[in-house]
Amino acid sequence: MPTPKRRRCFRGSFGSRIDGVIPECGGALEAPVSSGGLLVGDFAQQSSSLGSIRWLQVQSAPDLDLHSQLKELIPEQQSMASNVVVETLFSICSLSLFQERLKKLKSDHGKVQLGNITADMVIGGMRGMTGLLWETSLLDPDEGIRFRGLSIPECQKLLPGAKAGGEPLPEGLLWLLLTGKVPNKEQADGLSAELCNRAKIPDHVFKAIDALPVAAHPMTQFATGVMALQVDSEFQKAYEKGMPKAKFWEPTYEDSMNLIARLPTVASYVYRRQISFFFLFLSLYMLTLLIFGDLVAFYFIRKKNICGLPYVCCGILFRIYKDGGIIPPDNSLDYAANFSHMLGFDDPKMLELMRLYVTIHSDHEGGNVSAHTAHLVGSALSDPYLSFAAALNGLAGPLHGLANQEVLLWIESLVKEVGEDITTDQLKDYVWKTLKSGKVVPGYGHGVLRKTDPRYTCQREFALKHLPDDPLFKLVSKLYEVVPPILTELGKVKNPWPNVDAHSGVLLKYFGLSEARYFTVLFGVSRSIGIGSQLIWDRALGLPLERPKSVTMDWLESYCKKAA
Ligand code: NMX
Ligand code: MLT
Repeated sequence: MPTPKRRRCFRGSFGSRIDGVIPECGGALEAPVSSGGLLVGDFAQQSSSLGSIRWLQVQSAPDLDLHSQLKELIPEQQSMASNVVVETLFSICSLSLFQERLKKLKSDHGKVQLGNITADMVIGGMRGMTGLLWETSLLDPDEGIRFRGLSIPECQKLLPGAKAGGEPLPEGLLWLLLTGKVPNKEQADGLSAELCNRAKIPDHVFKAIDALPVAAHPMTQFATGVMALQVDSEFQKAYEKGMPKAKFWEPTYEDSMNLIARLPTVASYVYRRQISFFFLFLSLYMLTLLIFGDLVAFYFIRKKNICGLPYVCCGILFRIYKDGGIIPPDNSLDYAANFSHMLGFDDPKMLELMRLYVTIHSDHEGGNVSAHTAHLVGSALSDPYLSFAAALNGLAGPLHGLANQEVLLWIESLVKEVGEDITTDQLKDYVWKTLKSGKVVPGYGHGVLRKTDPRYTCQREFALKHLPDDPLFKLVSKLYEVVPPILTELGKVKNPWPNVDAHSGVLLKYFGLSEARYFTVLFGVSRSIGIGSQLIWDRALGLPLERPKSVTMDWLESYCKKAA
């Protein structure tokens, strides 16, 4: 049956319609689209430097909320399927087009080789081995991440912002990852409101976190909070009731959306709790000074007749740490802004930074440690809370998400050692000293990327716009000149360029969020958007249990000898 052709178009960030033009793609294209279904959108076909084809659907049913979009999307694809190639097969089958596409891919091309698995790959952390299906994003070694086909600059241009020309709203990205469509501002705002409504945290979650010492690493506290949230899993309840496999995606959707919605409150509780403790500690110290007037400091204070000083100090600290207490959400704000507000930061520039931060850290295809962990654990039909808590534990490793903490601590120790006014030679010495002590240079290198991470570049652009004279930003810029040649000289580093973590810390510190140990929690909140979206699609596609084959060293040696 011939399919109708329609001119494809983009709906821009602020409701504008950009016909026939796709950034970095050039020239108008035409693509076949289905004529049936409520959500039939126009398709945009993009070419990439990889020569792969990406499809981007443009939102064409603006009145539907995200859940309705998804609910419609799956049956719609069924009807699309019945329009094309294997009509009879699909008409007797009740699965979605995506499931059918997958089935067809498997049956038609299941034996196509995607490359050779070498012994190096087995020993070397499966680097370069294509082994996972991940729909929401794709990473190119040279040009970086694309979310459903859109690069970071394209997302900045096309996704709705809080204000015209502002940074993208993470809600818009969530919509894009889930549906493959660019939402308009109204839809992103509707999603903000939905996430606010879902952000109710049972009291036991805070109690579970409170059971940990305040000095416990913030990632440990955060993962504990996520595990405590699991008690409310809709997936687990539905599974216990015997829900059929075709329905798995629906409670997974509920859990993922609830999880994404609730994380900022849990994460800010972890942050404010530490500050509260610090505040409490200082208040007690001041009180001790007052009671035990024989302490030296207090003796001097009394001599000078300024007994009220400790109270003044308390007042100042009270202001600095905004009373050290928990800040309730402001539901008039968008997701990232509300998160920043609950952390205690309301500067409009910081809100913009949080929107950018949460957007760019959300997803990085499927093979990174956190995403892969969630995918693996989820494949056992563990619910999204269990899967995401596992992911967080991977993110907490210094070679992965903890690198953002390591970068700021490393830079701070450099400044402590040499001062802010540092020469290029001193910087080189410091980098070599780090390497010679057997440590890695945090924030540099990558398992897949082979050029500067575009997430680094967009943070650098943010800094150039908002804090060009900040001394630590200048230091980060200087490191960009000094580190890559040294890592190249080392001879073994495959990618000497900076990754996302090389930049985030100095931006956060500039706006007052200076507790480096907390940084990975921010990364974690953001990563829930990519992981949650993919988990929904994992269940919608009915992906199987992940279970690769492992071998022993004996096995590998004897196999390689025979093969030689
Ligand atoms: N500093 C020092 N040595 C490095 C670095 C670096 N930044 N990057 C790679 N190497 C070393 C690496 O340790 C390995 O050494 P050896 O053979 O002695 O074990 C060698 O170079 C080859 O490694 P690669 O193949 O280039 O990198 P790989 O894919 O194994 O690891 C990282 C990727 C990201 C783990 C690695 O580049 C690294 O440790 N970077 C610093 C930590 C970091 O910034 N992590 C954050 C990554 C992004 N994220 O958010 O997750
Ligand atoms: C990530 O964002 O997950 C990191 O860049 C690590 C990776 O992609 O391997």
